[in-house]
Amino acid sequence: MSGTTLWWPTCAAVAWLAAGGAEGEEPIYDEARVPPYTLPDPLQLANGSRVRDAETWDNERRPELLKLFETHVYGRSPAPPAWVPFDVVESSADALGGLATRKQIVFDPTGHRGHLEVDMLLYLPNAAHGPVPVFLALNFEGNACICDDPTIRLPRSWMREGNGVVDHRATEALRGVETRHWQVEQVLSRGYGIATIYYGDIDPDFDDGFQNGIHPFFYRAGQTAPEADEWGSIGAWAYGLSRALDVLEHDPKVDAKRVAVLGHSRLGKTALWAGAQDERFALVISNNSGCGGAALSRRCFGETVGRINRAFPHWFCDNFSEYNENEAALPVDQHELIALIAPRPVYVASAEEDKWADPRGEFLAALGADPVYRLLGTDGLPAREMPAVNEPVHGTIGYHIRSGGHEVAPYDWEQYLAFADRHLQR
Ligand code: GTR
Repeated sequence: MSGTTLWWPTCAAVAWLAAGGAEGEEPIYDEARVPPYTLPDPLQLANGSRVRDAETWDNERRPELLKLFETHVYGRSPAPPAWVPFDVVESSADALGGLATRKQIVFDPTGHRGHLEVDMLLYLPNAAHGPVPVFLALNFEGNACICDDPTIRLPRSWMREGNGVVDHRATEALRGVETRHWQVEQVLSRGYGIATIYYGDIDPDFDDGFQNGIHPFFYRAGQTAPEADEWGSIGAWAYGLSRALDVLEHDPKVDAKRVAVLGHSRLGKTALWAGAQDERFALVISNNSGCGGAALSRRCFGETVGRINRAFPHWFCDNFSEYNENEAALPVDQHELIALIAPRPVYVASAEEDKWADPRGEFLAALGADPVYRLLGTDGLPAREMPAVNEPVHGTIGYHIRSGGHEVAPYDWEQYLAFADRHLQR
């Protein structure tokens, strides 16, 4: 998880210039300038009838909403392969001073050995008796960035430098640079495993017309790019998370029915989309995911659909750009993405200074998912008003806005562990 204060202001500025600044439109950072809007009702079917029971939600409304997000926002992903080939290429029962067992696993998310090599790093707590719940998250800078462990393999694929700049070198200097954002020792001490994959192993994060990464392996004969309703990079990263779960299901020390998927920022958008599609994820965490993640698109606060599509044309499916400066026409809004995770626990976290991601819009989306969570028999989000800074609310939907900026802070981890203790620990 990145969002180090070093590159965040730069990338926000780049996104602003590329997306709206050049057109002379200032982003909205003032509640008084938020346009009036009406949210689509998650419990109303396209044919106008109301969802009144869990059965109608499961069999009719949920599939309908999923299809709308596929067609208009993230694009459809390929069906899962019959088998995900994997090899444990390195392991040690004495990692991190004896705290953990480390496994480094290479798998191929396309289902065909030799197409794409994805490295997964897995730590499991040695103190555990029996299979453990695991946090699974993509990382921005290679598996070696999450903690200080010289044995972790460095990425061999595309590496980011800043936002979207292509650079092929992964260096020793990346080791441990994101320790603050991961809190690996604390997670392990609390009885959880932690698994991570470098997102660039699945699809490099720049607009190359989908010539590298996972997409080309799924092109039909003669196809050279995804169709307008087919997956972009967020869809690809989410697909990679599901394939990682396929692999984790084969580890007897992992309780694959208790895997929490989490992500920060663009990878928070990804975690939500992965959790919405793949009901095996037992818990979903969105950290500062913002536009195209937990934030309502119709508020147009901070980053907007138009700005994000112009700055990052590869993240969503091409159809999504039809809603640039046209959010009211969207057949869905992001509260319905959160609702697709129901009744499984979901956590939405904002940061006070992260206005670009629209903290209030993230809260309102969590609240907008609440009727679905309640229909399905949970306590939903136990708040009607946005809570004060650093006053978390934990129901089956969790929410907090913490002080500080765009990052995964130790405070966020404290909340995620407490939330996971409540929902995943026996
Ligand atoms: C920004 C982008 C955001 C967010 C962020 C990140 O440039 O505008 O939507 O995803 O990047 O991923 O850190």
